[in-house]
This record gives sequence, structure tokens and C-alpha cells, in this order.
Amino acid sequence: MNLDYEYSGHCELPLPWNRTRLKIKSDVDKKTGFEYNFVLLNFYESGHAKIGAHKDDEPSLDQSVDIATLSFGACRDMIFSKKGCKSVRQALEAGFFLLMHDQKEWTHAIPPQPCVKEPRISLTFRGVWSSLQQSLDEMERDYSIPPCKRLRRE
Ligand SMILES: O=C(O)CCC(=O)C(=O)O
Repeated sequence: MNLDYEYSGHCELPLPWNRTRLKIKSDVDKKTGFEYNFVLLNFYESGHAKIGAHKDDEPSLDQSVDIATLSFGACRDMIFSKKGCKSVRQALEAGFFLLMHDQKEWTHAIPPQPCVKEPRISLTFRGVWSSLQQSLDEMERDYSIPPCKRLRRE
């Protein structure tokens, strides 16, 4: 089944799982109880690389699946913000495992930290709807077709 994940105006063609990624995915599945079908790798060459505040609320994301992040390499901070709440800053050290709930409510950002010279990699595991499910959702939205039973993600 086709899995396309569009974010920040990009739509990348996903690569198939390889043995290493599948092993990590299966550990993350076990730890969280979710069954992930997509992982996004972010590479930060140094502390100059950053990600602005955003919500992971793309229509292709299954919001019932919490996003799980594994960090490798340099320690970087993540800042969580929500209207009316005090921002939270969390250091993401190598090996740090983060589970993000309420992605529609909170924004998160990786601010620049120019003193960090080493690279960082994050793997963010997601539940992504298949193209078929997305088409059904769009039909439901655009033509007010009564809610149809969600298909199993593959
Ligand atoms: O690199 C990270 O830990 C976070 C990446 C991120 O914000 C995202 O993929 O939406």
C-alpha cells in the first residue's frame, strides 16, 4: 500500500524498511504499544541547523499514534509550547527516547545552539495513513460522505 507523507511542503518518496530500521522499529513498537509504519530521519549537521516551531498535524498523520523520537549524536534541546502554558525545554541526549502525545495542541522546535559543533540525527516514528485512507478522508470531508470505518494501516 502507498504511504506518502507530506510535511513542510515536501513530499518525499519513502524508502523501504531495511533490516536495521526494522529492528529499531520493532523495539520502538514493543516499547510504545503502537505499530509504526513510517520513520523520518532528520540530520542536523551542527548546532546551526534548526527546526522552527511547528505542530505535526499533517492530514496524512494518524493522530491516534503518538510520535516516538530516538536521538543520536550531539545533545540538542527541544522546546515545547502551548498557548497559555509555560514552555518546556527538554535536552535530547544521545539515546534519549521521547514520546509525543497531543501533537495538535503543542508546537515543538529545535532552536539553534551555535556552540554545538557535532552532528545529530533523530529518527521520528509515525503512523501515516495510506493513500487510499487519505482519499476516503478527503471524500468524507469534501462531499460530507458519512464517516466510513477506518482501514487498517499497512
Ligand atoms: O529532530 C527531532 O528530534 C525533532 C524533529 C521534528 O520536529 C519533526 O520531525 O517534526
